[in-house]
Formats: sequence, structure tokens, C-alpha cells
Amino acid sequence: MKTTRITFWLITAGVAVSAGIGGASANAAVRDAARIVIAQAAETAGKTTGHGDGVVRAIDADERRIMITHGPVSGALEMSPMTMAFRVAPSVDLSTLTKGVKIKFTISRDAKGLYVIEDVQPEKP
Ligand SMILES: [Cu+2]
Repeated sequence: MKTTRITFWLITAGVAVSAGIGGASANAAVRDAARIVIAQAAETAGKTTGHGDGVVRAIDADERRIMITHGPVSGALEMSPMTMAFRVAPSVDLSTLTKGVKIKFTISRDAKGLYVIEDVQPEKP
């Protein structure tokens, strides 16, 4: 979400600057410069992620998977509401989760392109 905002701002700024300078070559130069900055911003923002809310349906601690019913996932990794299983990153403490608990979660993709839950926050009672 942070990356999207930065990108939008840079494009807006680029259009404003090029409109002020005028001329085709100036426009092209500004566009190229903006593209480079956008690429750098995306890189420093780190992994592509998505964020959503859900309810834990099942936990498989041995396989490090959880089944959740989630609402719409927003961010670069968008997803429609559904019930599905996710793999869970080693950094996530599964002992904080129980069946039926509401969660906020962050997903990313691993090296193979598979979804993995990077962070889970159980809703506070
Ligand atoms: Cu899903």
C-alpha cells in the first residue's frame, strides 16, 4: 500500500513538472527520471504483500498451514473473499492462534511464487 502511494505521487509530480517545462524532450526526460525513481521506491519498499482480515478455521502446526475464511485482501496481492489454506512463515508463532479467532494478516509470495502468511495479529478480546 505504501508503494502504491509513492508511485502515484511520483507520477502526479512528473506530469505537473513536464506540463510546466513543455517540449517533447523535456517530457521524455522527466518520464524517464520518474520511472527510475519509481523502480527504486518499489525495491526499497521490499516484498509484494497483501493485507486482510479473517477467521481461523483450522490449524496444522506440523505442516505450518492454517485454513482461514478471509475477506477481501488489499494491496499488491489482491484476493476476493474465500476460505482457503495458507502456508505460514517460520517467523509466525502459531501458538498465538486458536480455531475461531479473528485475525489480521499479511501475505507475500515465497521464492516459488506460493502464498505465505508473513504476519498474523489475533484480534484482542
Ligand atoms: Cu484467498
